[in-house]
Amino acid sequence: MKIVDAKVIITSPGRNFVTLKLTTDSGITGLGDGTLNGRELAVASYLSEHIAPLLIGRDPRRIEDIWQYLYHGAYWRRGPVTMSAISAVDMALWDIKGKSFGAPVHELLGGACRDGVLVYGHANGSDIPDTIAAVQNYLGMGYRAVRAQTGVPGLTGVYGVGRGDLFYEPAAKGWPSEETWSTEKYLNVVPDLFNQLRDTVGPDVHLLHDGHHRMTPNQAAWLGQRLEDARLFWLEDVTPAEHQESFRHVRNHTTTPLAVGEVFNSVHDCSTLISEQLIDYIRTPPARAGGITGARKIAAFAEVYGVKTGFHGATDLSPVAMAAALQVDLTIPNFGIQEYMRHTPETDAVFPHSYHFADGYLHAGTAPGLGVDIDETLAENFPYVPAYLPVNRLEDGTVHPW
Ligand code: KDG
Ligand code: MG
Repeated sequence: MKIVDAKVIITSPGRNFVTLKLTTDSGITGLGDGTLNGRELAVASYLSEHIAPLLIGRDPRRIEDIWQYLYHGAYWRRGPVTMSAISAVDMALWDIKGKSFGAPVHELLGGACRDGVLVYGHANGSDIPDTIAAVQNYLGMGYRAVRAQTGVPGLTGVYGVGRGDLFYEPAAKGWPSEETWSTEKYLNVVPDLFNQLRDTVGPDVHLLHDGHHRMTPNQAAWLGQRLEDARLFWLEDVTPAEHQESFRHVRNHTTTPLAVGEVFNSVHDCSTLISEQLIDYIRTPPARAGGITGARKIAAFAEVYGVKTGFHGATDLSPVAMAAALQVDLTIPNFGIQEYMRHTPETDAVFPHSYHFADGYLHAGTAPGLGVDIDETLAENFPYVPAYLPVNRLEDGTVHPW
């Protein structure tokens, strides 16, 4: 079998997605997601200018070999643009392999270790009562795990709040907007949110929260302690993710479980975090890690140290990425949870897929390959629209992690 075509499709059914479609001489096609929020065209160009010509004529069945060729062949290692591009290729290759055997990819990865993939949804509200109501809404839909983010008195435009109930999308059209941030004001409200939430929803619901890289290690340790009685499933991205050493301090001061890694793109970004057992969950998904192949390398490393996975699954990862994540989630022993932010109906129409939600779990379905397609005609109706994540400044104007 040989790859005869590699096409990059950019479409924006509500938000921008970069999809790689590989076609083989046998007629089998494969899809991969190369979306990198706010840098979509960089990955698209990396794929079409630097990777597509190298794929033509190659045997798509040699997945590990192609992964190594693209990773080492660039000489320039890692980085979100390179690794998102490699991710797209790797997913498309696994899709082709699955289809060529008439089997869903998880069957080729050793078969399912579980019956369904536990997911968490995103609840948010402008204040604590609104947020509690939003969590209850998710529970009404059957979710067993819910992330809660609340507005902060004195701040407008807080991360995770206020752009829709099911389809929250932080990137906005046009050049990046600026938001004002105060970690002190944020810390005034978050402990109250979770103490009230736990009292309202009872002991059995999994509650999660995302700090989005904004605290110092001391602030994070303080918050982790205040949240211990609310028994969170996890507290995510407490400090800037690239500072692996910060987690030693946080870890030593709180028993609240910690998650990090949505901005990582290789096992080297989290080797200290995992080998020193400084975190409980690693979030780096197939869409960032170099596809199914890369994500499985990280998951296997984490398994050795008792760290579980909790792959990023925000709406800026397309249904192709979600389908790839589910194939991995099903097959690794150290699966923890999967983030599941629902896509808009327009996105679901452009990317018809076999996975579906029931009773708090996602089910991958039995379609061969990844079980997701792209309607290229419909995709053409949604041309690329420049859109960016916001930039944060403290109240005195200093730039701060968003
Ligand atoms: O593009 C950035 C988003 O994916 C990110 O802000 C979402 O932090 C996020 C999460 O946990 O889903
Ligand atoms: Mg996050």
